[in-house]
Amino acid sequence: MKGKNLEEAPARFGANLGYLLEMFDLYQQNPSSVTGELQELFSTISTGRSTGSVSGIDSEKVKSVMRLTDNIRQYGHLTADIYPLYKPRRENLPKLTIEDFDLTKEDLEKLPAKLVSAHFEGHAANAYEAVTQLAEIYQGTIAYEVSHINNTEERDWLKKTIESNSRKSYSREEKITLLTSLAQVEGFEKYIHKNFVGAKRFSIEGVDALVPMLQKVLAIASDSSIPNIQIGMAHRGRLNVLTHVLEKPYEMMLSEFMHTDPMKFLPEDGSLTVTKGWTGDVKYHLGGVKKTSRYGSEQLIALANNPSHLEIVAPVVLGKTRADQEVTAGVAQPEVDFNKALAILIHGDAAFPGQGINFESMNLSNLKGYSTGGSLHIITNNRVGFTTESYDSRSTVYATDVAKGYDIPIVHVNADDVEACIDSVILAMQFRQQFNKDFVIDLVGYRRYGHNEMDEPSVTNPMLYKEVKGHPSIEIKYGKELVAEGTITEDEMNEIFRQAEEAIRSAHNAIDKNEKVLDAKMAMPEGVSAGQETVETGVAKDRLTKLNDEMLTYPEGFTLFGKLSKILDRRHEPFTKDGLIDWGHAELLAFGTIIEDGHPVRLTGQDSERGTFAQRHAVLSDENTGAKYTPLQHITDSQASFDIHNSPLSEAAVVGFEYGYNVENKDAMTVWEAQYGDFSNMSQMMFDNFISSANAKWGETTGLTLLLPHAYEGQGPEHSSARLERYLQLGAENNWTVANVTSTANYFHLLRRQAHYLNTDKMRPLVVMTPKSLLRNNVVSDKVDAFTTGSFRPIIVDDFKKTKVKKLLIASGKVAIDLYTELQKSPNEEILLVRLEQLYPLPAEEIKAVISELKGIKEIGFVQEEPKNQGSWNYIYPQLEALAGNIAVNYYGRIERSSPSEGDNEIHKLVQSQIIQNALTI
Ligand SMILES: Cc1ncc(C[n+]2csc(CCOP(=O)(O)OP(=O)(O)O)c2C)c(N)n1
Repeated sequence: MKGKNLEEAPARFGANLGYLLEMFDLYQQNPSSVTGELQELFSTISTGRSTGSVSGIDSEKVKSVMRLTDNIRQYGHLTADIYPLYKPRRENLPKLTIEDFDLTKEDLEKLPAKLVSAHFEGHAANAYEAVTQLAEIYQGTIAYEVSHINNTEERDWLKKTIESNSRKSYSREEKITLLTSLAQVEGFEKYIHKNFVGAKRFSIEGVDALVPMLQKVLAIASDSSIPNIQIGMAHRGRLNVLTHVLEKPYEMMLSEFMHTDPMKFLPEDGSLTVTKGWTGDVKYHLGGVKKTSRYGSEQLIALANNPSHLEIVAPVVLGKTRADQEVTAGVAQPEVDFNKALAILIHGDAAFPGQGINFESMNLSNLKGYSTGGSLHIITNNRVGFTTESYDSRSTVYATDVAKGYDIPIVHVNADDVEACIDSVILAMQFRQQFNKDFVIDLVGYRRYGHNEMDEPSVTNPMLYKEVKGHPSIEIKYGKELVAEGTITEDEMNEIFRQAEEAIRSAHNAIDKNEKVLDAKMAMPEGVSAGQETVETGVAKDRLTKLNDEMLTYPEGFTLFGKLSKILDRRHEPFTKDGLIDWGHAELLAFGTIIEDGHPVRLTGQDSERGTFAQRHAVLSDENTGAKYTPLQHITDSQASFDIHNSPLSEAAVVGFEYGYNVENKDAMTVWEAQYGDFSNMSQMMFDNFISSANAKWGETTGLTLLLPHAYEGQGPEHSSARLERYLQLGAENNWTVANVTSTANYFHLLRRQAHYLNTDKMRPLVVMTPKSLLRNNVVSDKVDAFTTGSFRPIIVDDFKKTKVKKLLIASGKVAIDLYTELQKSPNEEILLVRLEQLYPLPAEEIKAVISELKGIKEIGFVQEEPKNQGSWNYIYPQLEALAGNIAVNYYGRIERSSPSEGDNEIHKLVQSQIIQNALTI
C-alpha cells in the first residue's frame, strides 16, 4: 500500500497542528513573539534560527515531523493492527511513515522526543524513538480516534492518557484470570454446540473478549462505588453474558435448552431475579438481575429483556439507568447522581450504524432530563450482519463513525488481544468517570459460525470464512501465548480448559431430562386477570384549594407575560366563584395531588412544559429575566418530586426512555406526551415490542401513561388521528387501558386511578386520546365538586327516560361532544347518548346495564369520526353485537378510507356534520 495512493491528509488539523506550524514560523523570525512554553519547545529544536537550519536540519523537516506525528494521531487507526483476520484493503491513505515525508532516521535522531509528544519524557531519547513509540501506540492492536473531540480539556486528557498511560502490564495472576474467563466462555459455547446440535444460541465465539471486558467494567465500577449496572444487548453472545456476567447457573441455561424447569435451579439466596411472563419468550431475549459482591462492593447487575428488534433496547436501558440515578421521594425535584448507575450498551456492527434509534439515543446523552452521565458502548464487531458484509451495510469506514458527531471518543481494539481489550475498558471507564460522557469501544473480531449455528456462512461469505475456518479460538491462542512466554505450563493451561468443561458437564448431569414443563394454558397472574377495580379518587376541597393557591403563587419579583398572567389568574375562579376547571388545570391538579400522595411525577414530550396547544403552563418564564419557575416543585405537602422536560424531537428513543424509566421506578407516574397523536407511530415498535407485550413475554411491568392528541378537527390526514385502532387491536389480557375522555374531572380521576395502581400487581400502561379543541370547550370542563368526590367513570350517561329511548348512541371523545352539543340544542328524548370514556378494557357490564334498562330500544348506533376501517369500529362491533342481543347495531362514521381524513377543512366540516345528522336521525 505504501508509496502509492498516498494523499495529503484533509485540511483538518489535529489538536493544534496548524497553529503550531504558524508559531514555529513566527518563532524563527522572532523567538519572543511566541509564548514561553513554545519558546522552550522550539529552543530544543533550533539554535541557528537565522539560517532556518538546526544542526544541519532544515526547518521544513521539523515541520514534516510535526505533520507526521499529527497524521499518526489522527489517521494511524487506518493501518492499525485491529483486525484478527480478513483485513480490509484501504486506498488513498494519508502519509503515515517517515519515508512518506522524505525524512530519514538520522533526521529524526537529531530532533528532541518532546517535539513528538510531551508525554514521552524519559521514555524516548530523540524524535525517532518517539515516533516509533507513537506509531506503536496509535497503530497497534488498539486504534484511537479522539481528534474529533471538540472539547479541548477532554481531547488533551485523552491524548495525555493514551500517550503516557494506556497500556498496562499484567501479572501472572491477572493473566490466569483472563485465560480462565476465556476458557469458560469458549467451553460453554463448545459444550452447547456439541450437545445441542442445531439449537440456536447466537454464539459469542470470535468476540469472546466481551465477557472479560464486562467483568473488568464491573470491577472498575465496584472500585468507583457504582452500585447499579444496566446492560442492553441483542442476541449475539447473550447466553454467555447471562451465565458469566450475571452468573445465571449453567443448570438454568441448559434447562432452557432441554425444556425442563429452569426455576428449579434459581439460586436460593435470592441473588438472581429472572422475571417471567406467562406467554414467555425465546431464551436469547431474556434478561435478569444479579445481586453480587464478586467485585468488592455490592452491585445490582441488570440485563434488560430484549425483543428481536436490534438496538431498540438502547433507550430503554438509558431510562432504567436514569431512574437508578435519581432520588424522587421526599424531594421537590429529582436529585441525580451519575455515580449511582452505569449504562452499558452492546451493539452489532451492522445494526449500530443502521438503526436510527442509536442516533436518537446518543442525542439524549448530554440533555438535562435524559443524561445518564456517560454510557459505555461496546460494538461486538464480527464484520458481518447475517450474510451482509460491511461494504453493503454502511457508507462509513467504521461501524462507529456515527458516534463522532456526538463528540464521543472511539477506540477500535483487536478482539484477539484480550489484554488490549481490557486496556480499552480501563480507558473508557476512566473517561466516563472523569467527564460523565459516552465512550465507544469497537471490539473487532469475527463470527465463528453463520448468523446462527445452523447457517453455512461459506455459501454467502466465502472469502471471510476461508480465513475464519483456519483461525484458532482465542482461549487456545492466549493460552499458547502464556505458555510460550513462560507464564504457565502447558499442563496448567490444559487444566484450566478441563475445569471449564467439567463445570458445565456436571451441571448438565444434574438436570432430570425427563421432567418436562410444558404449560399450554399460559395463564395470566391473578392481579392482571382481575384488572383494576373502581377506586375513590376524589380529593377534599380544602386540600385542592390549598394546592391550587400554591400552584398560582410565584416568587417575589417574578414577572409573568401579561396575557398568561390573566389566563392563570382565572384558575382561581373554580375555587372562589362558580368557575370551571379546564383540561390543563385539571391535569396539573391531578399531578399536584399525586405528588402529595407520594408518587413522583415525570412528564416529557415535545414542548410539554408549556403544552403544544398552550394549555398546560407547568413551567413559567420570567418576562424580564428568562428565569424559569415550576410551581409544582413548590408544593408544601408534596412527598415526591415533580419533573418535566421538553423532549428532543424524537419519538422512538424518548418513549423507550420513559418506558425504561418506569420499569425501574414503578412508583413514578411517568407520562409521555406526543405533539400530535399520530407522531407516536414513529415509536411503533415501543408500543408493539415493549409497552403492550412486555408483561406477557417477560413479566416486565410499567404504569407508563401516554397522552396522544386525537380528534377530527379539519387539520388533515396526519393531525386528526392518533391511530386509535392500533392500540385497540393490541388490547388483550388487560395489558393496558385505552381511554378517550370528555370531562376534565374524569381525566383527573383517570390520572389518579393510574397513580393509585402504580407499583401494584394491577399496574398497567395507560393510553389516553387527549383533546385539542376540547381543551378550551366549557362543555367538557367541570366544577370543583366533580373533583372532590367520585372516581373515574368508564361511561358517562346523560339523564334519560327509560320508556322513551328508541336509539342508543355510543360515541367516544370529540364526536361524543359534537353529538352532546347538538342534543343540547335540539333535545330528543328518543335518543340516549353514552359517552364511552374507556375503550379498552371495554366496560361491557356498564353498557349492558344501560341497554337492559331501555325497553323500547330499536337500535344501537356506534358513532365515530374515523373511517370505518380505522378508529374503534372493528374492535367494538363484535362486542356490542354480543351485548345487544336482538337489537340492531349500526355504524355511523366515515366510509372506509386508506387515508385517515380529508385534507380540506371545509370538506371535513361537511362530512362531520353529515355523520352527526345521520346519527341523530331516528
Ligand atoms: C430491526 C431489525 N431488523 C432486522 C433484524 C434481522 N436480523 C437479525 S440479526 C441481523 C444481523 C445483525 O448484524 P449485526 O448488527 O452485525 O449483529 P451480529 O448478529 O452480527 O452480531 C439481522 C438483519 C432484526 N433482528 N432487527
